Amino acid sequence: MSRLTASELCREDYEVLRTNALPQEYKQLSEQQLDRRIAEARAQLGDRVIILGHHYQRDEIIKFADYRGDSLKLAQQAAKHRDVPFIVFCGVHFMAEAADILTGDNQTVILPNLEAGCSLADMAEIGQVETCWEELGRAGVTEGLVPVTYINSAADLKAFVGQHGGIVCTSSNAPKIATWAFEQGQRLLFFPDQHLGRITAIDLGIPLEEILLWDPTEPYGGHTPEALQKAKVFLWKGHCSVHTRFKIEQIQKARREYPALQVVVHPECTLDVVQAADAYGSTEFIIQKIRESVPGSQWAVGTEINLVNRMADEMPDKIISCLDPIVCPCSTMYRIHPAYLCWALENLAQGKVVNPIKVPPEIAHGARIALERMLKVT
Ligand code: CIZ
Repeated sequence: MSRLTASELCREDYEVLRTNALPQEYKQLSEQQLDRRIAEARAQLGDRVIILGHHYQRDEIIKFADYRGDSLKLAQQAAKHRDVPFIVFCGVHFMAEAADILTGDNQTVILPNLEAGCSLADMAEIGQVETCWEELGRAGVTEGLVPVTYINSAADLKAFVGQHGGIVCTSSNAPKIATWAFEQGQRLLFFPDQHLGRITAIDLGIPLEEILLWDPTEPYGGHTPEALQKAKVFLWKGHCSVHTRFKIEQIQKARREYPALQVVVHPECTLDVVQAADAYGSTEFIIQKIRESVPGSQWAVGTEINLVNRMADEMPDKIISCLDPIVCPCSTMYRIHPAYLCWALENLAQGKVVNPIKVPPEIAHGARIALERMLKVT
């Protein structure tokens, strides 16, 4: 087995495979074969690797994670492990980018399948955000305007906010981050998830009339300069296709059928759903809320199905189900199939780096400012 050290990683001649063309051999392996081979490669790599697993990953992946968590927790773990040359990120692209930005140049972050992206993150592109900023400038509202990007965004958007006095937030820390933003200025531009932005603003006491939805396909986001001047919060027109499937009718039906039921949802759900729930918060919040509830509690949960099913398995003293009877998993998270993890780890054990995520230095610089501001405020 060839061993890669941190200093070897700085050389330009180590072999890199950047492809989604999973070799046929891996596609034919059974679940048991994959399990065994992942465990063997993991053991071979020892302390040269850590595996990070997002809560939305399937169980077959999560069982190999050294750390599991939401994007905030995983970003913190990546930033903490400065002595580990390889970080295998079982999550989606923007999370691996954040890990790369927060780790040293001699560390490599691997995303086993490059197609594991996030459709919400893709709803805001840097050119559109720059146009938005210019148009808001022309409308006279960029003075005191603080840009906040949800962590579900590409690195160049994080760099944009870093360079414009702004910050990154996650669903775990959004209220704290928005409070920080209002200490820096009087207005907030929040992208790309309108729903998290809206409930966060409302919780800070901002009335709905002062919250405007910015449509990037329309000039001036679809508003007159006068309307823009009256607004306090501009929300990007983006959404998560999994969380917006949850509907208020599902809550009403579940409550009719199970009067003792409590409903907890993620803040990427629409405002009516969030306000009709008993509680809302990030995945970490949801897990903690249910864990702390009394035995026998009944919960309907509005978030991704892998996490809901895992909580049901791990907390058998509670009755936990998904709010949406016809749930679909996050299809992009699902792209980290065990075959990809096995492929990435076995290659790494042989000195080949599959699908490293390297954010270009000029983007990483600004994005690091925004991410480190977040870690400091959190
Ligand atoms: O922050 C994250 O990891 C996401 C995308 C959701 C959550 O609440 O954990």
